[in-house]
Amino acid sequence: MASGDPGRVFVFNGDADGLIGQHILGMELGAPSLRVTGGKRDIELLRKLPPMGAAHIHVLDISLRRNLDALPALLAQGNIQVTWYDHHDAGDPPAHPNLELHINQAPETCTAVIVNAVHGRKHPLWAAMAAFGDNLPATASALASSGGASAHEAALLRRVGVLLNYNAYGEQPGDTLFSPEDLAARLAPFREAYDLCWEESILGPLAAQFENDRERFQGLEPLVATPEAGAYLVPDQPFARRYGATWANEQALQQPNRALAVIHARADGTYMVSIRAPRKWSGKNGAAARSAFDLAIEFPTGGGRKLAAGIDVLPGDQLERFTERFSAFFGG
Ligand SMILES: [Mn+2]
Repeated sequence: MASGDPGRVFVFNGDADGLIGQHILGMELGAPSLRVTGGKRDIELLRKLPPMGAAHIHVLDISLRRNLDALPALLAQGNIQVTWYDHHDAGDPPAHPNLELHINQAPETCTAVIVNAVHGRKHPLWAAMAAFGDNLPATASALASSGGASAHEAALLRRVGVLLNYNAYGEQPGDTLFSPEDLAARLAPFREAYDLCWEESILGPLAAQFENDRERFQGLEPLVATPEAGAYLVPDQPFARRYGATWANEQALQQPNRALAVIHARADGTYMVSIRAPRKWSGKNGAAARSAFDLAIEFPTGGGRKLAAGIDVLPGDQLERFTERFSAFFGG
């Protein structure tokens, strides 16, 4: 960063709507002088910022609440402006003249959609790609239509959104094909969303790996399999870390009445659990829709949202308790 020249910094989650959100912002404001990003679960990204002078930091698609410890010091510098675009829990943000918030937690929106709306709705096709990737097909289809996309073109945008999102999932170096930094830099030259849809140097390898991972998931035996609920234990292997969330998204769309749990085994004997509540609740026995969050917080490291929640660390000896509770909770 040249001295006296305020830097433009993008801090963003490496999933589809984070990646595309910062891409839209780059088209609107110009390229950033620095990008700081990470995989899907790298949320506390403000901590990763190097010391800096005057700058405008644009933060996208990471929870403000999870960055509350690092934010006040940045604002206290006085020469740093922070603009935040997000759809996650913001906690209790400080009121500060240098902090501008664009946060919308409505379930049908995501960060790239918010960025597009704040900047004049000029990039509906990019926003559609992001929303498809974030598993918001209704929002995505509406945006694609508003951008003049045919059904075939919408399917192209969907494929790319899903593949970009898939690339953000991995826990260890080597799990994913592209680092989010690399992917953001490769996206930067593309002005037209459709041009990216034909970029085989990015999509070819992603699609091949995606198909392989998908086949391995289709061969899994469920731990719980009822009409109301399915639970799957997946091994501590790269394919499972990469594809687990994509698979959960697919199942949620294909079987909207069914709850899903994907239980990731870890090398240390614990499990990481992700829980999806049914998107459509049959209302059997007059029961109200049950929240994945309510089940998750029965366990000490549980948390999340109504439709999608998780347990960060389920002790090895709690697996049976979890599957029993999961079956009973969503079983009707
Ligand atoms: Mn996101």
